[in-house]
Order: sequence, then C-alpha cells, then structure tokens
Amino acid sequence: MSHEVLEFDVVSASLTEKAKTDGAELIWDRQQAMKAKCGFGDKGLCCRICAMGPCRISPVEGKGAQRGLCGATADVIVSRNFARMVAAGTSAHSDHAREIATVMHMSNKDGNYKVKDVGKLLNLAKEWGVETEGRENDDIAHEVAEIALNEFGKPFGTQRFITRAPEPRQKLWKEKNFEPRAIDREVVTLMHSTHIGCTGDADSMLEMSMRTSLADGWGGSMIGTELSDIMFGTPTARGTEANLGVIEENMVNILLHGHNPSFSEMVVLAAEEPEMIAMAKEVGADGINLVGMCCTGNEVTMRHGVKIAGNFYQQELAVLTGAMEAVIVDVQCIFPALARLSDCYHTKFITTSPKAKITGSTYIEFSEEHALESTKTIVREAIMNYANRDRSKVLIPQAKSKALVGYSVETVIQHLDKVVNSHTDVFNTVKPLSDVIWAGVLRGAAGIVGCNNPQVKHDKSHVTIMKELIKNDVIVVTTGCAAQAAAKAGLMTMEAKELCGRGLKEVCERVGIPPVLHMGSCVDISRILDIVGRVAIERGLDNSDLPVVGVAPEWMSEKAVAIGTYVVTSGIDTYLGVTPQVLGSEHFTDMLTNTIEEKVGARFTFEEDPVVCAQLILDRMEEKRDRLGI
Ligand code: NFS
Repeated sequence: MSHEVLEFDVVSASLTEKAKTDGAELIWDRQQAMKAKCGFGDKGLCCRICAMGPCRISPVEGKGAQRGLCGATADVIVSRNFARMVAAGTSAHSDHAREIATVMHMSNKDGNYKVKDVGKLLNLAKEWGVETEGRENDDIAHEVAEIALNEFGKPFGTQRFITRAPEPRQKLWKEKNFEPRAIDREVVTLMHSTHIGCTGDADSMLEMSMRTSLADGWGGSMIGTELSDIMFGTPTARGTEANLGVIEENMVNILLHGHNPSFSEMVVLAAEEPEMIAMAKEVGADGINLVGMCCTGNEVTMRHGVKIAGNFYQQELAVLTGAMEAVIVDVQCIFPALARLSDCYHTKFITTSPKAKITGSTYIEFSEEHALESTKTIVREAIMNYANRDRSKVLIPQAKSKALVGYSVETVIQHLDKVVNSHTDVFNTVKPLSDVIWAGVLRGAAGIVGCNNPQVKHDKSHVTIMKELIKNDVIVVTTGCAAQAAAKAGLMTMEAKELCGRGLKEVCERVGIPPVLHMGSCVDISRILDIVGRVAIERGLDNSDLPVVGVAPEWMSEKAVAIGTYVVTSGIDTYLGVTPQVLGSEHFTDMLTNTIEEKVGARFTFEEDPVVCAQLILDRMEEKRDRLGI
C-alpha cells in the first residue's frame, strides 16, 4: 500500500495501518494492484463505442494506428469520450433534481414532504408566472413542481433559468446556439451524436457538449438547489464539526452517504424520533449519532448542522473505524467496495435506490410514499446492529475540526446587509461584495469544488490552493468534497481569518464570515453561478469580465466534467488539478485550453501543482482587473 498519497492526511494514515491488521482492502491496495494506468485510456484514445473495436489510436503522431476501423481520428475519439462524460454527469445531477421535483409534486402540509421555505416558493412561482393570489401553498408548490418536471422533456423552448444569467451572456448563448433545450433532450441528442457514424467533428462535438452542460448547470442543478431549498429549507449559517473524529464510541453511528436530500432529510427526521432514540438507549447506546459524507453530508450539514465524517476518499475509512453500525446510501459516489469491506466488520451497508443497487449490500428500497416509515425501518436496522459491534476492532481517530457552514446566496446577502450603510446603499443585494472587489480590498473570488482523486495527495491540492488564495485576498466559496476538505482543515472558522491577507481579513471581521464559505453540495454550484451572475448584473457586465474563477483541484467524476464545461460556458475560467483524458488530441486540448475562449470568454487550465495553479489564478485575476481598469 502506498502511503505517499496519505501523507497530507494524518487521520487517514493511522487507519490504513489498522486495515492491514483487519485484513481489509482499501482503494490504495486496489490502486497498487492496478499497476500502471492504461496509456490509451489516459489520453482518451481508446474507443469502444461500437463492436468493430475496441480501437486504440497510437498516441504518437505518424506512428502506429492513426484511425479507428471506421476512420475516426484521435480528435473524433477524444471529443466523443469527453462528450459522453458530459452527458453522464448532466444525467446524474438532473435525475437527482427530478427526484426532488417529484417529491415536491406530492408534497402536502400534513404529509412527510411539506414546503419549508414558503418565501422562496412564492418567489419562484412569481419568476415562473404561476398565480399565487388566494391559493394554498400546496397548490402553488404542485404547479411549480409540474413546471420543473416539464423542464426535462418539454418539446419546445429553452431552460427557464437561463434568464437569470447576465444579459450579455444570454445574448451570446443565443447567437452561438448554446441555449439548452429540455434536459433529457440535450442528453439524448448528445448520446445520439456520439453513436458510431454520427458526429465526426471535434469542434461540433465540443459545442454540443457545452450546450448539454448548460442543461446541467442552469437546468438540472439549479432546479435541484431551488426546489431542495423550498422543500427542506434554505440553508442558514450554523456550526458543525468535520473529520472521522465525529464518530462516537458510545453511540449508534450511522453514516449517511450519497446525494439526494429527498432521502437524507427523511433519515435525519427518523433519527430524531423519540422512539428511535429510546430504542438506541435500550440496546445500550447513549443515542444516535448521524454523520454525513460526500454531498448528502453537505446537504444535511447545511440545513441541520449534521456532522461531517469526511469526504469521498474517506468512505472506506469510516467503516474501518469498526464503530459504524450502518452505512446508508442512495445514489452517486458510493464505492461498490463498501460491500466487501463491511464484511470485515459488523457494519450494515444499506442501499436504498433502485438506481444504485450494489451486490453484497442489504437492499431496503426507500419509498417516497411512505418516506418517514421507510427511513425508520432503515434506522432501526442500524440500531439493532449496535449489539454486534466488536469492541476489539474499534479505532476512532480523534481528529476533528469546527466549521461554519450554510452559506446559501440568501445567507451571504443577509450577512452583507450588516455592513450596508442605510443612508446611501440598498439592502438585499450583492453590492457590498462587488464594492470590495472593485475597491481592491478583495482581489477576486474563487469557487473551489469537486472530489478527491488518488492521482493526487488527499486534500492537499484543495487546501493548498485555498490557503494560497485567501492569503492573497481572494475570497473562496466551495461545495462538494472540496468544502469538506476545507472544513477538516479548519478553514471554515472565524480564526482562519488569520491566514488571510489584510483585505480579506477585514471583510471577514466586518461581515462576520469565515474566508472559505461552504455553499453546499455539487448541484449547489448553481448557487455560485447565481452569485457571480448577480455581481455581473449589478455592474452591467458579463461573468467573463469579472476576476472570478472555478477550480476543481482533485476532481474525478463525470459530473465534474459536466460542471467544468458549464462553468467555462458560463464565462468563468476553470482550473483543473487533474488533467482530463483528452491529451491524445492536440486539437481538442487546444480547444479546451485556448480557442474556447474566443467563443465564450473563458477557458480551461490544467495544472497539477497546486502552488503553481494558485499563482496562475492570481495572475489571471490581476489581468481581469487590469482590463476592467480597477
Ligand atoms: Ni461532487 Fe458529490 Fe464528492 Fe465529487 Fe462525489 S460527492 S456530487 S462528484 S466525490 S465532489
């Protein structure tokens, strides 16, 4: 097992020693068994889209096979593989959103699913032209949900939320034919176009991918965020703790892992039920300790302060503590390896979604119709398993950090309102934020997002880039597993202001926020699009004019490819700390990192060294500031 990758995360390192003793296999063991990566796949040059192949194009130009059996070149194969990642990522986020819209459509003030943020419901109803006068909230919610559901398959028109973008951006999308139509349609069209014998032109393939990605960012993801806030509450600032040390020795520990709040919210409710807590006490525990991981962890920490056990890379380690009664999952980012690993301990690995059944897990299907009852059955399984814990196998690392979380756009604006001068300024806008950027107190803003990836050291790139940026007066907003890296590193505390430059430190003190703001899960990158757009609109500019960037230092999933593409297509430069599998096509790589800027005013940068990456970001922000004359 290579310990090099763990160097940055002392907590993880102590547990991997335990894995050896327990005979448990971890990702690092599998990585070693895998040996070298496939050189063709790594460059995006392997094509298995039809059964004439698989075809592999030689990475050396002029030597070996230069075309697949159908004649597809490296450019075509690389671009098709990239497009398919965008399609899959868009599907994942959007299908998640569809589930939220579905429970909203069945919501009822007396049922398990009920509208929590009425104000946000009414705002969205107004935005979508839904009559609200004299109507019950449930009625309005059902109509809004139906409109949202139609965004997936409507035969005509484009995504509704694109009208939230700054006007120059909307104009550009229209001119370039980037306006996303129905979400399902964009995904299907992209899949069709990557079929053998369809698109054989890398430029066109990229453009189609860009349009599909917008159906994610300004479609599925934004619908997911908006409707989740309406149904489960818009996040507000609150305290929590993060890292494996949140697992408790004398409690029934339940790890909630996956993505969809329509499930996790119900688990939170079930675990709070007095009858469940009493049952936990009956089996000898002090109570129930629900902890989160990955994006579902983000959803429930943002709305309830549920503690964060860790990020993507730590899912196996949570089981390895030997103190986890159950790992409850729904969809996405779940290692199938958890089934085998759980067998080394008493842990029950419970899958709940027909979309993510895993061999070797205990499958208890979650029913939205009987949501609370259904999750109570699952929580009961965990409680009953407490007696089976083998205390000789328990090792809970003590490390954990405090963190402030819950910074939705609304909450950020509420904080900004505190510094508004009531004589000269208006409340409820992002103007104070844009003012400090224009005054140079802040040099810019960075959205740092994404996963963990064993190709880089765990959390190192996230934390290094964040620290470099805040030191240089760049405010950081973050989501996904990057946010959890920040929480673990103590960057979401008021004390972290000491790591900032003078300007950002003063902003943190006056506004009462940490320098790194937790904005939620990966679908909540739509919150970042929203706040960037508001600043641009406030200044009468486009996103691409602003000194703001997106960064995915340790990304690994197809969702991240869709996100990076919609962020760039929205006019925001994006920095990737793991190089995507595109280098097999010089032309396609050049499009992503260079010529795409002519189309949308932003581009990708691939840079694996986090310190160099941070410097490139800072340079780019200064370049943007110069262009603005600020
Ligand atoms: Ni995002 Fe969230 Fe984490 Fe990566 Fe997975 S949990 S949706 S894909 S690994 S940040």
